[in-house]
Amino acid sequence: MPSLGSSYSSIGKSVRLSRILDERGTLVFAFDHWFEHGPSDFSADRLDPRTILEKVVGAGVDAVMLTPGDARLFADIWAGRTALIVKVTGKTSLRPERERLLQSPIGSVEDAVRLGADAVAATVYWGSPMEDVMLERWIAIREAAEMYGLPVLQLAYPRGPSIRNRYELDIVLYGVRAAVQVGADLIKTYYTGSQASFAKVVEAASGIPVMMSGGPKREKMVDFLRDLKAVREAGAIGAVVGRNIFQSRDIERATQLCKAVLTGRASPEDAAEGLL
Ligand code: FBP
Repeated sequence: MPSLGSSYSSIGKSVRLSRILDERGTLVFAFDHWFEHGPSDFSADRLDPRTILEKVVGAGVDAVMLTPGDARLFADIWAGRTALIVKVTGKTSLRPERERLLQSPIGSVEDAVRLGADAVAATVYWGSPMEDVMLERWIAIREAAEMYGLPVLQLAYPRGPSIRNRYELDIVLYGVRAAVQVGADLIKTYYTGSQASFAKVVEAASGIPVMMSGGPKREKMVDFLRDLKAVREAGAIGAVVGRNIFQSRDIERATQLCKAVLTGRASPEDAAEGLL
């Protein structure tokens, strides 16, 4: 029987993924923090998202992950300069604590297509009492994205009343394996604290590219850069970084350092010299 080759959708996904992923080490800038955390993440001298995004894109990232509204507002900054991932779920920190274990729709796959996105992103809190609702939404997002050949990045975050330590290897492994099982094309998850343990996380993803989630700003930049080196050596494709870039004293330099370490062009120690 003659082979019909790959489907239109799988070709579209791999073309779009290749616009995001740099096999030498991928750096994605996450910038949904105004929505997720509000002003607490921003010092008074850097409340303006446009200025921050200008600096990061100018310094060179492989993609930016934005909410739909920001993607529209700041298209003059990212379009034609870097890939776009539109995050279509979110939660504000204004909600009552318990309800922060649910991400709500903040846009659609069609919005992402209209905006010219290369991928969509959605969070699943594995272990949340609202896991069922999040999974229904995830499946709807994944199915719609499949129609357009759009890859879906899952922020696979173990989080819920029965999870004592969300960075524990078995917990992260579980979330990553679950993300693979529900069809994620790209996975962003917590760093488990060592290269050896993160290698197991990458292995659990069975070939689906894994990216480290940046996390809260580290006191010393060199420590964050060491984590980036470790996750690359563990086999991760790269990292999705927010606060460790935009809360740095020198945003452009922090962006360049992250990229240099991820691609092996600089050691964490050399890269961090003179910074922070
Ligand atoms: P950071 O690198 O700043 O951790 O950004 C990654 C990210 O997943 C963002 O996309 C998101 O806004 C935030 O972390 C989620 O933070 P929290 O863990 O507090 O929900």
